[in-house]
Formats: sequence, structure tokens, C-alpha cells
Amino acid sequence: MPWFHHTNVARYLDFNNDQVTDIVSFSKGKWTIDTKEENLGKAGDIAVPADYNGDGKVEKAVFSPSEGKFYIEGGREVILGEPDDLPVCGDYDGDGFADVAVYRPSTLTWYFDGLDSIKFGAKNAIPVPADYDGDGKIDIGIYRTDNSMWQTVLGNIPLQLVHFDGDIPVPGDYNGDGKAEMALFRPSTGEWVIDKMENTLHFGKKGDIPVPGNYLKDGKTYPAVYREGTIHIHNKGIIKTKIEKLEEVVNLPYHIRKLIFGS
Ligand SMILES: [Ca+2]
Ligand SMILES: [Ca+2]
Ligand SMILES: [Ca+2]
Ligand SMILES: [Ca+2]
Repeated sequence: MPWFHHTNVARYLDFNNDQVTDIVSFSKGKWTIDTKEENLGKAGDIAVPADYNGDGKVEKAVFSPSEGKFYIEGGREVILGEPDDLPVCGDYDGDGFADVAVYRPSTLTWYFDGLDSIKFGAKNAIPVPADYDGDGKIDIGIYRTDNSMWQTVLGNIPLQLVHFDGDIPVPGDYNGDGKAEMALFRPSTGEWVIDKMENTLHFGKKGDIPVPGNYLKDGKTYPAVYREGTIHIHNKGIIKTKIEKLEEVVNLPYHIRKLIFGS
């Protein structure tokens, strides 16, 4: 059976199909996946790993903004994108294969390899694609950084959260119901504010970057933060990594990482 019939929305960055998120870093074409070092890409490229061939394992891939081209492990190349585009690859049509995609802030439009482009965006908004309704298809969504409002193609979702400057959107399936929840990491207070959860979690501190993932084999997204070379998983201990710089951590997707680092 193809993996997508028994996968779950929490699954993320699983390079070896063991249902656990791997710790991944990328710098100038050098990848570290858990402890393995590999090469793909070059300086200036953006890491965009995903399961492009539908075999249940994530492939290394990079977007070259200067070339407007994606390079996928195995030799596949896709021409798409411009220098200021945000790569947002994922399985938008639910066929089990991640689709090469970019969001273009200048036109508020999502462009895909092989699918129709869709105008859906707003000024001061960043893309937060995730499977919010649990149908196996990634849903186009945006998060307004000025007021913490989420909008998706499924309809406007009035997420009633107090907005703090610096909040970082971290959607994921934190309750394991198969649907992604809207969620925020608040560096100023070290809180996780997760939709459908009664209380906020106090986990993390200023300077941490959020790296939520499916770190256990239970199909749930766990809050986690990267701090000084170590991944701290909420209530589940720590993982030492070889990652030395925040900027190299791939476990926070680029379109969100950019919000923190500006590049
Ligand atoms: Ca694959
Ligand atoms: Ca697809
Ligand atoms: Ca969906
Ligand atoms: Ca959920």
C-alpha cells in the first residue's frame, strides 16, 4: 500500500520511513540528516526536502532562487520560481507526491509545478500551508504577522488569540486527530499557544527557535525548540545535534524561518 494511505499529518522530515522526524541541517550544499552527512545544492540555495517520489521517504531537494529552479535528489529538476519567492513544496493534490510550489509575495499568488496557480495572500502575511482538514491534501493558508489572523482556502478561521509581536506560526497535529492545528510559538514569553488546547504550554525561551515535529511514533506533533546545538522536545527529553547555527536548522520550514532571520 502506498504510504499516503496510512500516513498522518504530523509526519514531517522522515528520511528513512521510520515514522519519526529526523533532525536536519543545511548549509551551502552540505546536509546533515541526523548524523549522516550528504551533499546537494550550493551556497544560496534553500533546502526544501519532501517526499517527491511517493516512496514514504523524504528526499533532499533545494530551491535556487537565483536560477528559479528546484533540484531534487535523484536528478529531477523543475523550473519554477523567482528570487523573492518562498518555496512551499508539499502534496497539494493528495496523490502522495510532494508538489514543487512557491508563494510569490509580490503577486500574492501560489505557483505549482503541474497544478493551476492560485491567488491567495495578503500583505504582511506569510504562507502556512498544512493539512488543516485532514483530507491528505496540504491546504493553502496564510498567517498575518500583524494580527495573528489565519486564513486558509477552507475559509477564514477566526483564531481568537491575543497577538504578541514576534509570534511564530507553527501549525501541526498536536492532538493527533489527523488535522493540523493553528499554533504559535511566542518567544517573548516562551509559550506555545495551540488551537483546541485549553491552556498554553510554557516551553522554551527567548532565542529558541521552534522545531515542532513527530519525534515519537505516535502520529502527534510535539512542541520542540532548538537551543545551542540541542533539540528540546516537550516532556520528552533532548536530542543532541551537530547543528551549530540556528540558520542551518531545516526543521523549521524556510517560509517561517525567514520570518525570524529575514533571509
Ligand atoms: Ca521519497
Ligand atoms: Ca501531489
Ligand atoms: Ca487538506
Ligand atoms: Ca490535530
